[in-house]
Amino acid sequence: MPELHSVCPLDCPDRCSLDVTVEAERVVSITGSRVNPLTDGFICAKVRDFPRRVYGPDRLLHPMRRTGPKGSGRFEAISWDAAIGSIARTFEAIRREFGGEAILPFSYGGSNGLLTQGTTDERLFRSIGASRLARTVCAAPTGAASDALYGKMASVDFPDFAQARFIIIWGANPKHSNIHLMPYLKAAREAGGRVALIDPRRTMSERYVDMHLPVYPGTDGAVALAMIGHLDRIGRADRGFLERHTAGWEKLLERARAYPLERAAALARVEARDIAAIAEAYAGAEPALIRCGWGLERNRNGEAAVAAVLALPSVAGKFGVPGGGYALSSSSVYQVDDERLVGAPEARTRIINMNRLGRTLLEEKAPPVKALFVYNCNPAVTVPDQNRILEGLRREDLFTVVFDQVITDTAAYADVLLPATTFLEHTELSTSYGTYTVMLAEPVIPPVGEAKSNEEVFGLILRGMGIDDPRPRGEALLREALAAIGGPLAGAGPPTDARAPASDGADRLERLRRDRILPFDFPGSRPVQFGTVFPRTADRRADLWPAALGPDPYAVLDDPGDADHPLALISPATDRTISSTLGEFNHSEVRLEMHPRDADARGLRDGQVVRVHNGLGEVRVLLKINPDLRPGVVYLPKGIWGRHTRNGRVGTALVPDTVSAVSGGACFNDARVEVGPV
Ligand SMILES: Nc1nc2c(c(=O)[nH]1)N[C@H]1C(S)=C(S)[C@@H](COP(=O)(O)OP(=O)(O)OC[C@H]3O[C@@H](n4cnc5c(=O)[nH]c(N)nc54)[C@H](O)[C@@H]3O)O[C@H]1N2
Ligand SMILES: Nc1nc2c(c(=O)[nH]1)N[C@H]1C(S)=C(S)[C@@H](COP(=O)(O)OP(=O)(O)OC[C@H]3O[C@@H](n4cnc5c(=O)[nH]c(N)nc54)[C@H](O)[C@@H]3O)O[C@H]1N2
Ligand code: SF4
Ligand SMILES: [Mo]
Repeated sequence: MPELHSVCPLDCPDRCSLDVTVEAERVVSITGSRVNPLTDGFICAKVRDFPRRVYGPDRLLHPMRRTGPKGSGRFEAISWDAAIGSIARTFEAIRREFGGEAILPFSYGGSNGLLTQGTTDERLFRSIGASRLARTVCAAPTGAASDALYGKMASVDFPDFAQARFIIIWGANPKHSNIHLMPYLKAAREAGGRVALIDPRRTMSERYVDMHLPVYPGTDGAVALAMIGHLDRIGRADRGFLERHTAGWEKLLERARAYPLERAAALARVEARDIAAIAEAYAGAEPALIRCGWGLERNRNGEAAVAAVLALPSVAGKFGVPGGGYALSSSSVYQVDDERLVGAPEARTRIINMNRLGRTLLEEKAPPVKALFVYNCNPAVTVPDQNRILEGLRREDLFTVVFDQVITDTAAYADVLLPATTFLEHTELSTSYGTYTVMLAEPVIPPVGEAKSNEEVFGLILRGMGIDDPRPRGEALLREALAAIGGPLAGAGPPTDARAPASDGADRLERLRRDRILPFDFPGSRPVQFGTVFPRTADRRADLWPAALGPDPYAVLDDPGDADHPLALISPATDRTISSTLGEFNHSEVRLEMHPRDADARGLRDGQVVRVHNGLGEVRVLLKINPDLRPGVVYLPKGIWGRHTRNGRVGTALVPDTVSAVSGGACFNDARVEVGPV
């Protein structure tokens, strides 16, 4: 049986290379390969099970048209011609009556590559003058803060964790969301390194973690400032590094003085001495590294919290050695020249923040949204304020197209459903947001049913609307996408900060088809922060008081809770789904997790059905008592579907559509709730 090469494009930092076994044009098994050395032959259970999505009962096989009320999920199959015709005609009519901005494209994390998103789709929506989407549901605050402080500097790569002697895992859960980091964490500990976890939950046992600071959600900014202030007071601030490589550090130190250990400890509901102990262990170890995750960004304070955490390695002088510095996202290093793929921006239409989808559908008047085109996304369960979104999706005068691989909770509200191919059936050029690889996945099986790729479908709609689009397609688009990568890919000339692709793509494509992976050269295959890579700013300095983050870049905002809703609800990633992807066969019912003390205070028992509620909605679920969660915090998994709870609502029904101060990021962990019996 042939073993074919593929690449996992799911929204995960690991970007695994895969071996796919195919028999009679059917996928039989998927395993990890060694093309990407980080994959090292193993992958998660989710993607090993991916054939259950490809051939499962929820797979969309044909274009369909709604036959029942919105949300009922009743559809009948139609032809591609009929589907494209109805979309083209409806878009045309809406454009004539309300203008192009009445059409809203809605997309996010379905496939992480350069072909399925931001190419032909972008051409279509620009051509018709649609509203533009601020794609802020994830990574907006972390991106804003890291760009502001360190100007798109490359992040520490996973293998260098093995060299660190002290590692802080801050608001990240690699055991579920970044499993290929785990071997390097283990190696660091086996070599005598220590690991601290800063997270409201104890997500890793003593086998992996030496110290745990169970901060209350949204208080990381105060904790990091307190650490900075403490290091300064005990003479562990590296003034040599700060003077040579940073600007604005005096103001930062002054700001940090406003957060003595006791003040931060009271806000974060932890012990002052535990904050001090982590700061001192960090300062005393060499190399020392911070893995900053995405858990701490998901609140109104997001940018300030991430900025304060990322300032720590500058203050403590931890840069300049392999295994020292910080790891966050690697995506800015690819320096993809989008204009090369879609042309220069044309009309500047309005921008809609995706985190306010519900309110936009219900309240926006100038013009109202009359057509919604959802692809690479499942907003009915993944975007804040689920009840407003569902109410908006029920609008009889809204024309909704959902283009997906399976019948998601969002798809149930579609007027027209379009079947999408999976990564096993189409071509994708994958980059990574965790590490440094470019890989190509070409189809290993033909499309299942009548499914089509994003590129094909947006091309069909362009044609259906009579729009002549001269941009490259197919193999030419693939070459163009490769050429658009401006980062330090090996064999593409000397590493350069200029956005000047040193290639027409053909040479890279040839090399990629031969080697299956394009390596980087920083120089060296992995970056050393302030050694081989620097902030991509004119003076190559870090800006520790960046104007881009507003007048007070480290502002600590008050907790959004009140006496009626005293519990913080968090809903981070789990090992069962990637966001909501694969939730269709994760049929097990979910549970709300709660600390025993909070359960006792409410007279609640393990296994009973509870109501989790606030002013936005309620979720009815089974209760699980879990002492690994800190008191005052309850937990529901991210990415669950309506079918996984008792009342068809998920965590996002309790999440406000307020957005973070600087970048408009989602505030999932600002949900404040009360829990009671049903
Ligand atoms: N298996 C799997 N892997 C995934 C995903 C998935 O759904 N499943 N999703 C992918 C995506 S889209 C992303 S963005 C990444 C996210 O990956 P992570 O960076 O791991 O982010 P989260 O899962 O949101 O949360 C991480 C941790 O932050 C904690 N946390 C919550 N609030 C706070 C806070 O205020 N402060 C601190 N210090 N900690 C807090 C949570 O308890 C959680 O353990 O993972 C990717 N990988
Ligand atoms: N409660 C709570 N919710 C959260 C979060 C949280 O912390 N708490 N975090 C959020 C985060 S980090 C993120 S990134 C978002 C992600 O939210 P979404 O972007 O909604 O991600 P998914 O749920 O994975 O949905 C992606 C959809 O794209 C489809 N798809 C995949 N490939 C293709 C393709 O090639 N073509 C087409 N047309 N469709 C495709 C998949 O089948 C899937 O249904 O969710 C957020 N939701
Ligand atoms: S989801 Fe992540 S760990 Fe699983 S196969 Fe894909 S890249 Fe690898
Ligand atoms: Mo995400």
